[in-house]
Order: sequence, then C-alpha cells, then structure tokens
Amino acid sequence: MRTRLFVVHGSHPCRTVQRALELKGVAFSLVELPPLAHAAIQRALFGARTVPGIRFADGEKLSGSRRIVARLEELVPEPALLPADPAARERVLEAERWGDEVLQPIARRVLWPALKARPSAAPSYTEGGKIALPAAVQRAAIPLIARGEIALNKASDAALADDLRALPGHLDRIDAWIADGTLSAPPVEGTPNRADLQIAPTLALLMTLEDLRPAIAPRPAGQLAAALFADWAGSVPAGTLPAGALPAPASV
Ligand SMILES: N[C@@H](CCC(=O)N[C@@H](CS)C(=O)NCC(=O)O)C(=O)O
Repeated sequence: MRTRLFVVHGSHPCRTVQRALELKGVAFSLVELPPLAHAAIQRALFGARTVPGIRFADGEKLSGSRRIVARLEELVPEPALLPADPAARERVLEAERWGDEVLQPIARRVLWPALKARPSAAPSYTEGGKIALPAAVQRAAIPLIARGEIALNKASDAALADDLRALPGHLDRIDAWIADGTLSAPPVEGTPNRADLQIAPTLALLMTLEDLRPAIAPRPAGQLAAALFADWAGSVPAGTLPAGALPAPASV
C-alpha cells in the first residue's frame, strides 16, 4: 500500500508534512477531507481530530505535523531536516515547537473570523484543491463552516485583537531566528529545516490576508515564506480585519 497523507486543502500544518515528504522523496497520495467534517473523520481514522494524519505504506498511522515529520526523519534520514551540530539542532527544535504551538493557531484564529466576515473570499482558498464545489455553494456554506471552525479553534474578537497586537513581536522573533541561522535565510539555498517547514506555511497563510500582508511580506520572515511556499492559494481583501488592531506595514 502507498503512504497516504490526510489533509484539508490549504491547511498550513498539512503543507509542512507534504513538503517534508517531497523533500524525503517519499511517494504518497493526498486524501483531501472537507473542512470541519474532517474533524470527525480524523477522529475515527486516527483517534485525534486534527489534520494532518498519515498512514505510512506499512500501515503505521499517526497525526500531528511535528510527530509525523519526526517519524519521517527516523524512517528516511536523508536529506536531514535538522543540523548535525547538537546546539544548532536544539535551536531548530525549539523554533519548530514554537511554530507549532504558538504561531500555527494564530492563523486559524485570524482566518476563520475573516472568512465569516467575507464569505466571498472563501472560494479563493479552495483553488488547486480536489474537492470542487461551485463557488456559490461554498459562499453559502462558509458561514456555517466558519462558525464551527471558530468554535473548534477558540477564536473570538478578543483573541483576534490579542493575536494582531502580538504579531509584530512574533515577526521580530522569526526575523531574529533568520539572522542567527536557526531558520534558513531567504532565498533558501539547500534543504529547509524542520523549523522552516513549520513556520513558513503559517506565514504564507497569514499573508493571504491583505490586511496583514504589508506587515509581513517585506520582512525576512515574509521572504522566507515566499521562498518556500510561493504558491499559496487564497486572498481576503483589505478592510476585513478590525482596522484599530492591525500591525503597521513593515519598512524593511
Ligand atoms: N498543531 C497540530 C494541530 C493541527 C491542527 O489544528 N489542524 C487543523 C487544521 S489547520 C485542524 O485539523 N483543526 C480541526 C480541529 O481543531 O478539530 C499539528 O501541527 O498537526
């Protein structure tokens, strides 16, 4: 049996794993699940409700982007996605953990309220996906899906305002990691590491919000995301997020 990766199209941790599989040269098929319904399907298949989940060719199953990438490293050591030097390795693992636990949820707490406010933007996020619903159906379904996702992800007006206020500090941290070599410097030459693969997809997704793009894209963080995940589908027009809490455009 072939390795199967269970994803929701456009999910940032799914892209992390997808790229890791590609870098390792592992052949796999992509199983796309519909957003929101995926939670019940994943729980039935993997015992945990989130994507990504993977079923390796030998039948081993697991979910969680970091766990999957770590297991992949054991199964297919080359090319290595961690530095050989122990101190550098620890720094990359710490950045990867932060990217998973701190940065990754922010994109969900920002995107779903934005799509609830702008259902017309929803079809842009399904471009390139396998589940092809007519745009009118997607626009009609998105308020319901967004409400469910907002509940699952504990998004709220207060959380959104906190996330937007915290974003410049997070970007400073990412830029500092690029400067000290923990993350790869754009344009990325050579194999990206596990922290690059965890953090860049979240930034690429956040940059699909035109309200946030000017604060991210010119910075090293934004350039890293563009170098690794240039083809990210989706766009929410400017003027969707609360203007008072928006980060200032970057002037790098
Ligand atoms: N941090 C985990 C979580 C992944 C996650 O939350 N995925 C989202 C999609 S981007 C999801 O499946 N959400 C559904 C839910 O929370 O039930 C990972 O990296 O695998």
